Amino acid sequence: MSDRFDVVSEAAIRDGTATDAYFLRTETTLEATGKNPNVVAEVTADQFPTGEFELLAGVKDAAHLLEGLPVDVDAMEEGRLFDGGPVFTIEGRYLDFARYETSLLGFLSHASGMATNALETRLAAPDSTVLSFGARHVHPSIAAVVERSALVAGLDGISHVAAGEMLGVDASGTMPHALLICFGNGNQEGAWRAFDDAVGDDVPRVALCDTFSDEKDEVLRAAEALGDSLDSVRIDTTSSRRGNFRHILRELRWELDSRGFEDVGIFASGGLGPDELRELRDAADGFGVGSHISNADPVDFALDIVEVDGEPVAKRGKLSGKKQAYRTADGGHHVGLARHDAEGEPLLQPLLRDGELVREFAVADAARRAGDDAAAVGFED
Ligand code: PCP
Repeated sequence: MSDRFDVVSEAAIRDGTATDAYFLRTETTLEATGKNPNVVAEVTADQFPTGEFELLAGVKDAAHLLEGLPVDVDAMEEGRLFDGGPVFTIEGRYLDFARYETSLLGFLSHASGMATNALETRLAAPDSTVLSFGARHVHPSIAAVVERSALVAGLDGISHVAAGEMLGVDASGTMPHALLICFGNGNQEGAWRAFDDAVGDDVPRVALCDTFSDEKDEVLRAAEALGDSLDSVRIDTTSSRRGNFRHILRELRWELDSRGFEDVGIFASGGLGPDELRELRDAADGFGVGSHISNADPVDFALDIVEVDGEPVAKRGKLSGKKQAYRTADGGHHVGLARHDAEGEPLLQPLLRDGELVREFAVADAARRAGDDAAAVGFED
């Protein structure tokens, strides 16, 4: 356990002490009485389909959590949409995995909630560049979870450097308002030019143009100052000054075009979500989206035992028996007992066999699946 920051260590997650105390007391009780049944346990949000699909993420971390335990696990792939029924099934002796429930649900719930909101964001502006800007809203220890969830949903890039190093992605982003303020009001040109002189050629020249004066004024000054070097302008107009943001962006496009700066892109950020992207997508070339993704509600997953020693059993409100979920030919989501045949593509596939990982994880593949599945089920943006 770290004593400088409130971060539960990876070692505690792996050894299962990153858990709720009642699981350890359950272990004590079962061990004292010699009970350790063979169970099937399923991770489920809604028992029955509701018509509301959500995007699964966090499976990589969940797999690594249970890797090495004497259990078999089936799971949907990351980047699949689900609507009721299990997304993750564990079979084994209960004592072999009981203590991991807390971390397992946390991995799946948080990442899937953010990925779902990220997919809504992606689909709201399918032809625009959309970057994840929300790492600043969460504890830094989970920045890579935010960024990976955004990428699973098909966003084009991320802003967080350390997360990017973990994920093998170069972090995007050019300048905060702080850079402009360091150069002072009236010397925005100094900041933009210094940036152009200082940073590597691989960094796009995106000038932030809303710090001290009107957006139109700053955009045209940035275009004059950097000339052909300028790739884009970023407009992050603070909410108290925003008025009609769509009008502002269209006005900027007009003024840039009329002065020969047709190639300068317009990038917008600040408090944007799917509704705003739908409204602005033809008025800007790209967007930075933070809180709508990073502050998403976690999916309300629970882990429930549904079979004990081969017999169906479940607590009140939950459906007993090991299940399978299917993508039907018409894009529907069907949940049935695993031992019964059903039409459609079975979505729960082997993840671990006797603790051994039998699947690879590639974010790009997950993003492709998310796009395909969204089209198949008619996921609403
Ligand atoms: C942008 C904006 C939000 C950041 C992005 C996240 O930052 O002001 O705070 O977007 P969100 O609103 O969708 O969560 P900058 O313009 O770089 O902020 P700063 O004023 O710190 O320079």
